[in-house]
Amino acid sequence: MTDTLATPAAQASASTAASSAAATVTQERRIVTAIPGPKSVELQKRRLETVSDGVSSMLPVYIEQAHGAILRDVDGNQFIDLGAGIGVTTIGHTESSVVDAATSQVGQFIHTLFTITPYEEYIRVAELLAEHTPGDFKKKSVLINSGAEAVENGVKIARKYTGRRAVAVLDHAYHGRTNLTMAMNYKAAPYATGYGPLAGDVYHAPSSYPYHDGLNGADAAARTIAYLEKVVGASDLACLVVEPIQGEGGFMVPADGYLPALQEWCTANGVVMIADEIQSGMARTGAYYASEHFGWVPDLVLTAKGIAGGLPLAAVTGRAEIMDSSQPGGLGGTFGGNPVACAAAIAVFEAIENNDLLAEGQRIEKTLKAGLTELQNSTDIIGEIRGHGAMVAIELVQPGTGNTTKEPNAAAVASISAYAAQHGVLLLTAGTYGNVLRFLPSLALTDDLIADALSVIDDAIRAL
Ligand code: PLZ
Repeated sequence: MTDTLATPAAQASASTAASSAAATVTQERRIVTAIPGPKSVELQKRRLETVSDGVSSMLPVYIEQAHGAILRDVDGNQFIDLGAGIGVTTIGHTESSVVDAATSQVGQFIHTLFTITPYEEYIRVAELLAEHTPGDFKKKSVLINSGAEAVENGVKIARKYTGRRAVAVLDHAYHGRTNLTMAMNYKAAPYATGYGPLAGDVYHAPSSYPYHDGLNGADAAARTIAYLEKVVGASDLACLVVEPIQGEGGFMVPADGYLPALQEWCTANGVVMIADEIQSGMARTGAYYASEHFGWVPDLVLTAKGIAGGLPLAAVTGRAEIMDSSQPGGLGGTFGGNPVACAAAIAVFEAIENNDLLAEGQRIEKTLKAGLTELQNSTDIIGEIRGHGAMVAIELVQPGTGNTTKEPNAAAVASISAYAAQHGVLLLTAGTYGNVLRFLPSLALTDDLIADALSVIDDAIRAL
């Protein structure tokens, strides 16, 4: 058995390594071995013996340290991280204020369970969420552990408040991997295949996807509403759950006016409208919440991923009268609002303010879109560039079909991301048809690193 971390010396060296990531991980791309390197190959062999085949990894390079926008693997290779753990380390890997806050909280107490004996850090996070989520009304929160758990709780709360059963989502949505959320996803494979029976009373309404449907916001909303009225009936509908910018679906930005029109219909019909801001929230898009770009003020907002700098924490925040409709004891969970995660979250909110990180998101959007537009002009496979802040994607189409049939080009996406990985750029894919490359970096990504990453992607397109 390999148990190297059991010896005190090894433990000491592990903790030195952790504390020195900021010092050792330079903000540059560097490839020094084949990818994956020999130590990663060894770890991959061990992993295949003990980790379920149901858990896959996009790129089997094993990470030893990370700082800012760079991941460093066990073989000493450094990758420009354009994924941030799918939008989690938004303020940067091992950001010093988060490291300090979490470390200091670990030395105070690590767990009590807020529903047994509470603590201030949970309250502070709820105050910060009330302050920074959209809407000027009294808001309350519940803290939980993961995005899917936030979706589950949002639906629970909406059902309790309305006394209604049905849940509606949009085409191309992604909401999680639990039993209820599997039924809320657009794509069955790989998320739900073979895992049924799925939860009932979940309805998939048409969305707004301007590049493909060509509809303005009013017409797209009318189509969504007509579906809800016909297929579900407003009087049975508890909630409509919507990602303001769809994440796994491919960063679809809805047409102007679409989201406020849906909110207006929901309000008029007693339906709770829930923003799934799990991927798009917490300073990801140059605003605290992506809903703000569309003038949408949701009833409930779901936050997860970026809120605690990489520690597991999630929240449902919204109108106090909806949040308070649950009976005492109806909401909770052992680890929900863990004090270490809460301390980290408070540091994240402070870093967003103190380091003007909303402006960093806007900077990244400007630099990325300018570079991607140049790429688009030099090739005929980039159909659309879309997104806000550090949440930008390109949809790849068959050569020359960008203005006509817009046929998906998943093969190009797969080749470009594989080429990029070999050259030290970690690039996530997405899209219902697998034909979207997404840029979801941390806000620590400099303009120089963006230029470097784009030059690799340029080479990758030429190598197709
Ligand atoms: N809602 C909008 O993006 C998580 C999925 C990773 P959890 N997206 C990344 C994977 O393959 O499991 C996500 C999201 C939106 C909900 C979720 C679910 O969040 O924290 O993964 O449960």
